[in-house]
Amino acid sequence: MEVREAAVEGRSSSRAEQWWRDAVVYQVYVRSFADANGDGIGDLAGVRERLPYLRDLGVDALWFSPWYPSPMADSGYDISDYRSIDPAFGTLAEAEQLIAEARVLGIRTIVDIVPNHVSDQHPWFEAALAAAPGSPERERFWFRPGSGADGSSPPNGWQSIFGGSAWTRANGDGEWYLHLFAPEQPDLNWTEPEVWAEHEDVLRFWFDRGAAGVRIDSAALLVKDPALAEERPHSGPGEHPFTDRDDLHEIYRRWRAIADSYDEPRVLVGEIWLPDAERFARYLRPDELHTAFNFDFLGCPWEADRMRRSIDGALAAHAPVDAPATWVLSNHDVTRPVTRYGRADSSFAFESKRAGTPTDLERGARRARAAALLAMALPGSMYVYQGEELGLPEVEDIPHDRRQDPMWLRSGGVDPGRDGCRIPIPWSGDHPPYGFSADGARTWLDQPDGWAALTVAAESEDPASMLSLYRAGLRLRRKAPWGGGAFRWIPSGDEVLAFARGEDFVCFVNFGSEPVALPPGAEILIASNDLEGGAVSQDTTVWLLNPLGQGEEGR
Ligand code: TEU
Ligand code: CA
Repeated sequence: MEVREAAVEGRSSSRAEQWWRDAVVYQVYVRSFADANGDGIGDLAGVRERLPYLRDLGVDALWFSPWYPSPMADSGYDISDYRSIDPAFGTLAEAEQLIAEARVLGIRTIVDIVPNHVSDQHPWFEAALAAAPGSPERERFWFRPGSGADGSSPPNGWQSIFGGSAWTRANGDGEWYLHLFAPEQPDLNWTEPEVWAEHEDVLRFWFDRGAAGVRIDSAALLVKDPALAEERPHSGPGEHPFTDRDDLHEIYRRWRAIADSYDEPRVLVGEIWLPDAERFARYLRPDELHTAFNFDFLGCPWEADRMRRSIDGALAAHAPVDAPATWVLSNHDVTRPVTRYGRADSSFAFESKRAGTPTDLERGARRARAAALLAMALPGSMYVYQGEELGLPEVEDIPHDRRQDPMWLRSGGVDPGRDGCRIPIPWSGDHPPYGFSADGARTWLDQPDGWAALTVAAESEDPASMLSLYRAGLRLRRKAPWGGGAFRWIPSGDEVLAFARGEDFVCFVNFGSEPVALPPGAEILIASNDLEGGAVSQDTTVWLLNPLGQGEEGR
């Protein structure tokens, strides 16, 4: 393995250890990636067959959304066994093979760890329900008597992120238990040493099997105020009763020590939704997490000024802790970029997500192409969610009886939920299941008619496709045409973002309706859309080489 790794890397060992600083990480949502046995559900065998596709795409690592045994109340984010694989996906032995095979192709594996909650069918929670109030079994969770004279109201007013009360009354003795997500996802009590020990052991379990890192689900939510104080509208930093509490950092320091104890240090990636950039950066101090998702960028509308501020904010927040920023355009929780950017309000927020919003998909696709090249050119690492590279749109007309997402169910259908970005990938052919499953199989979520032009096979043949753009962009990105050069903005009009990295490389994005001429003598490395008589038209990104060569800077 040692020899292979060196060959794959072609980098010095310390550089190889820091691979995560500029990696392209591809998110695999196994259920919807590729189905090898024809039951309509993606599986590990399907991923193994498609590893060459991922190698050719040019990604450095795969992040697998949870693949563990789960009753699937929240698509696998309700785990009943953290040390195995859901039988619908395959076996632990297959997962180990997959990790090793990917590594031979130069692709590392990141597994998803869900420490905030377990499934209600996890042995710990089953034991807690069977045990009496006050028992050690119940101490692993947040069991509390109800409020009101007969205890028939929840212990406090905390609301579930999926809607409704965050408390459900356990059967029999009347105690309530906390669940920040669905009732099938009881929250763990991180004041219990046993909870710490269990998760540290789970980390080692996957690191020992070759996982290069973990993505930490809901990483800012684990610690709760033991007094269960109500949420206050303007709580100060660290004062929210269940978000971003100061005691979280000690957990991640322990995890970092475990990650660092491996010959090739493992990597910790946090899922941290925090508007406060300074609080966010605390998790990325040198002895805590390596990186965290940049949700500000993901939620940012397609507007020059807002994008500039988002990029500036991210770079400024990361610099003091010497952590690389991450650039994320989509994941399994949010509206597909092609759809989001095709709307009058192109920002993303869970609260404002509504079905039936007018959408111009052509415009959205054009912007998504420009956004992809922008993200690829920024300093740091990048995440690509499966199907983003195909330009798949959000599927919005899923029949109600086929929807799976608790966000839709628990909001009474007000929130359209997240099923629309989780549709199985179209690989080939001109009708469902488009090579995802054996012909004739019905996929777990139906694919739309009309995706024939969006299959991997069709897009591979089309040099103007989103897939061709991602392949070409990622290939160039690997060569780092910017060398080690520093990032700096270049003065440009209000509707243009232009930045240099070093002296030779410039990324140029035109948001405005007026085409913008390029500096003379610049060599175009790649463009997200055709130029118009040498000018960059609206919603287009270009990468330029030597555009500054003419000026006083010389070389
Ligand atoms: O998402 C976490 C999540 O939804 C919250 O962080 C929430 O978005 C935020 O607090 C809103 O303000 C992760 C997974 O990505 C998602 O798929 C799961 O459903 C969820 O955790 C529960 O495990
Ligand atoms: Ca299958």
